[in-house]
Amino acid sequence: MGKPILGYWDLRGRGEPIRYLLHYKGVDFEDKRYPADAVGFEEWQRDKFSLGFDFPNLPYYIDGDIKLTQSIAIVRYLGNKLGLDGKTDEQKRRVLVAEQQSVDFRDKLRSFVIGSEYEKTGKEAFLKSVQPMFQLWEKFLGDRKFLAGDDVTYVDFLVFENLDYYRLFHETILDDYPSVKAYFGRMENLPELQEYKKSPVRRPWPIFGPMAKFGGGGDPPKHL
Ligand SMILES: N[C@@H](CCC(=O)N[C@@H](CS)C(=O)NCC(=O)O)C(=O)O
Repeated sequence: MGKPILGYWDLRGRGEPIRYLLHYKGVDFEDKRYPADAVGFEEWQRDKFSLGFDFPNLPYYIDGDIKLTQSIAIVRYLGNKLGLDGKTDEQKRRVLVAEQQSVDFRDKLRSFVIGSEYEKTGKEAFLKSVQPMFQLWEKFLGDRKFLAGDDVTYVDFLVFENLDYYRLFHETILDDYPSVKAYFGRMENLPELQEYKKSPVRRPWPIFGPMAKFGGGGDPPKHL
């Protein structure tokens, strides 16, 4: 049987936390990247309905007969398979809540940068509106090392990636939240993630698809 394949656009987006998780666990996988242009779109259209998915989409994960789409389903499946879904009942509960909260957290920024609010409301008002979410993450983390407790779980890769998007959007955003900031540093310094970040396959920018008014292309911020 060949290597598992993770298929996604050649950008971070919904695929990157899955890449982090696979690198963290040292899984030998094919990082299949479709260029986010007309050529990549054509290639994806050819694959979309021929690879045997129930709900064809990107990202996808293929491991032999196992064919999955839906980013959260993939990361949850892998978290479970690779033993990164919490060790105790309490950790498992924290993982599930953080998983869904990470979806809302990501959507908040993504819908702002792709929608008309970007011009209408402006950055300052948006930053104010996300403060309650950051305060809740701060409280949720408390003095824990990782979201579920002492051990890394799959939701750490989702939330770490989201925090990095917010940090890219506004460099000092984490400064008001000491637990979140320390947590971010802890995740950033995981040797397996450092290794992946140095590898030639990693593409740190863009973070969203080309339709995004921030993070969809162009020059990256200097604090990338
Ligand atoms: N809920 C899905 C959303 C997937 C999605 O919107 N994928 C986008 C990229 S982030 C895409 O371009 N899909 C390819 C397609 O629609 O053909 C997930 O979390 O995986």
